[in-house]
Amino acid sequence: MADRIERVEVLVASPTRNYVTLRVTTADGIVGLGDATVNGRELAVASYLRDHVGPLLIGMDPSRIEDTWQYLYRGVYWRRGPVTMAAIGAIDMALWDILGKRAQMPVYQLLGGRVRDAIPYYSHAFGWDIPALLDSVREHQERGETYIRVQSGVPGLDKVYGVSKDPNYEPAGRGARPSEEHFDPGAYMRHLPKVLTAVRELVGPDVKLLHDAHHRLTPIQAARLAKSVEEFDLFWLEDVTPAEDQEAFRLVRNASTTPLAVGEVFNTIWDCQRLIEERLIDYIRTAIVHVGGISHARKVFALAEVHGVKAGPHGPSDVSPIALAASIHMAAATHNWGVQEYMGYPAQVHEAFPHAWSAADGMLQPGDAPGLGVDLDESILAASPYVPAYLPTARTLDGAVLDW
Ligand code: CS2
Ligand code: MG
Repeated sequence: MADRIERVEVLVASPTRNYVTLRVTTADGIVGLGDATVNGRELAVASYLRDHVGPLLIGMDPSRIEDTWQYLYRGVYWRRGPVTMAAIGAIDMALWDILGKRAQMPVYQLLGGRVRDAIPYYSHAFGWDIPALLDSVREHQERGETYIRVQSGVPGLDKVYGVSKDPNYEPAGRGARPSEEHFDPGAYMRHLPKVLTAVRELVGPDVKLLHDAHHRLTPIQAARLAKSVEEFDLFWLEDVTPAEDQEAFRLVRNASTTPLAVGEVFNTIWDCQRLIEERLIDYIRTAIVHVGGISHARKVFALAEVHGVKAGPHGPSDVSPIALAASIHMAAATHNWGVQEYMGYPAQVHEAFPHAWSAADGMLQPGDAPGLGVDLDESILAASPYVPAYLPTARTLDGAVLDW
């Protein structure tokens, strides 16, 4: 007889930062885990799962993964959006985890098996000024990393997102309200070529350099930036203008040959359909959790494959080690994978979510544990209750709100 879902639990905890974790237990005693974290909107996803979707799962056959996805997406009037899709994503991940544990196989085997021996990741180097950034780049190189994202401070600004003095920085600040910072696109655009000149001089031609503009520029500014950094041969320029204006990317595309990456804020294939089909980008960054789980991410990456676009999923500290595991398993089994972001986690996060995946010498491995290979240390989670925390809000120098 088919197994059935018996218990659905949502755990919200803050081991250094907030994570929403879904735990699905079957009548046969198999436990599947999913990540449902949406940075700064954690409790909304927790309620969506606890109050609306979790109860529907009770009694369902956990092996009907695709049908469950369709039921929760197509069968519901209100669809899409980060809260809905992260909730569906967590359920989907948990069901793949259960299937793997039942089959005694790691998820990457269920997805068709390995297409590569190891998964390259990129890490974050940052420094307030150029010498500090170069020190940070050297440290990453000493760890054997060859794909490095570089971010620096901007003269005249007192804070810049993605740049911190703490080596294990956390994008969201604890507190009841987001902090605010000012951004000057002109100063940033003038400074970036200087930063990249120094970094390229240090690392030589072989290191893959990446840079994230965090959606701060208008389309024409984005086009100009992409053109002005062409000579530094970036591996990619990320989020160069707000992601929902898909047509804006044509302007950037036509202006330069700098490879473009976007999509960590996308939640469905329809958010990036034009970008992919019209080849306006080179890398699609949808995180497995925020795009409705493995089942839907596979479709995004399959559409991308047909159009010469590669996967380069989001992997900051706010994607938990469970969703990162899902990404690593997919990377092992997906041919058109460019690179996986791996920002790393503070020690407490590794302890709260013991995992079979590993990162060393610039490469990730999924490990051979059945399912996704991630566990929970409930005592750590119980000792770390939810704390409100938000990403900062940015304003231009005249005080108007700037895009995220
Ligand atoms: C960044 C993140 O990792 C990235 O590329 O853009 O810091 C991102 O802003 C946060 O994860 C948002 O939650
Ligand atoms: Mg980013």
